[in-house]
Amino acid sequence: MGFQLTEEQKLMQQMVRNFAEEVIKKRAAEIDETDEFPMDIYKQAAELGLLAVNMPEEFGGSGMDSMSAVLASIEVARASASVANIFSSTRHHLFCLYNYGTEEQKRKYIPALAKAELIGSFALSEAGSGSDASSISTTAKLDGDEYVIDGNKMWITMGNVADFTIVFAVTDPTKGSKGISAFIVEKGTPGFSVGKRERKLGQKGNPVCELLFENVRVPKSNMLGEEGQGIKIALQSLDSGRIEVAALAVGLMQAALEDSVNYAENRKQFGQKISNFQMIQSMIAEMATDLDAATLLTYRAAYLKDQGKKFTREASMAKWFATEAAMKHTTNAVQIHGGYGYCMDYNVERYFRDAKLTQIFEGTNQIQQIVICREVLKQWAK
Ligand code: COS
Repeated sequence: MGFQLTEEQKLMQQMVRNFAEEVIKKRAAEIDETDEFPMDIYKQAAELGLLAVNMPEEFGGSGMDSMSAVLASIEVARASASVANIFSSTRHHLFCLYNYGTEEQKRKYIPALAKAELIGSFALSEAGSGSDASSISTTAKLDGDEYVIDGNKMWITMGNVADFTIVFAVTDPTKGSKGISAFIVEKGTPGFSVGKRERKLGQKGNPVCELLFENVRVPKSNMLGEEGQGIKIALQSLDSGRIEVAALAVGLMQAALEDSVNYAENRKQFGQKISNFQMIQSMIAEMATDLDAATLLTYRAAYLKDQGKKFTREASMAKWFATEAAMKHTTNAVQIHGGYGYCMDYNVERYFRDAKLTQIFEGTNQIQQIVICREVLKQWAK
């Protein structure tokens, strides 16, 4: 068993670290302030091969593994969790297309997503269907050679900047979760529109909005995967997305730790630097230990995925542990910074706001515990 990254992974990590330090970190506060999608950074990331890190080269990807995608996410999240989230959302769309797309769909969308010529979105959640993913009410009815899609989707990341969406809809209401299918719907298709953009606590610059479908007609060939395969596509790609959320949390924690150490070493109270105080030391020690534990859980999930092994349980463990730890330690980072930490001149209040979403999206942490327990029971039940 080795704990070393390969030379290729180390090079990728260094390259992303440079990009994150030189470009993203300098813009992070501005993106947070303006809440504008950073299109220029997105395009630069595409040029560096950061969007399709783990896609094969024949589809315009960098031909690397999921561990490399995790390393990239951690480095970007260290500078801006919202930008990291934008990049990993694209990898989520790539995952769906690569694993379930027809050859034609793959050739059309994957290279264009890799180059940022197209942007995608993933439309599963609805006002009445969040954790209970199988309970969606958007429908897709077959009419001749076309499906007619009706319904509204909510909290769709990048929905307003996307050129197409992967939408999940009920094709057979008698079959429950087996009656859900996925479709690709392009911007400009009559009846397909963008609704309200949400105003969020954090993760600014990463837009989230409603998508509306009213009598949207798409040819049968726009189905992604087979009829009835929708929930499997959604849940399998969410497994993969959860590893990336864990990586976001790890990056946030790294930033929180670095800033806290720097502040504690420089801030003086009672005639000495506050890093001399044991209550500060306790927070830093716990931060560093949880950071390592979260990193290892995240690496393990990515490793299993790269080995072609089942990683549902491990992805949920990494997501749950890393995001709880990120929330706790970004909160403590604000605490260590005291009054300064609560103000926007320091970055820690942004980490704290950005961390909250990681406990909620790609499946709440309560859902992760359900998934973990189900997998454990499957493994150990006699
Ligand atoms: N990968 C592939 N398929 C999976 C899967 C996974 N990780 N988990 C479940 N499935 C399959 C099941 O095998 C089942 O298919 P079969 O009936 O053919 O066996 C089908 O999907 C439905 O699974 P299940 O019956 O377990 O679904 P439930 O309705 O009980 O829900 C949970 C399971 C709660 C785990 C699921 O709904 C979930 O993850 N919810 C969170 C959704 C989410 O993350 N939303 C965020 C959206 S993006 S911000």
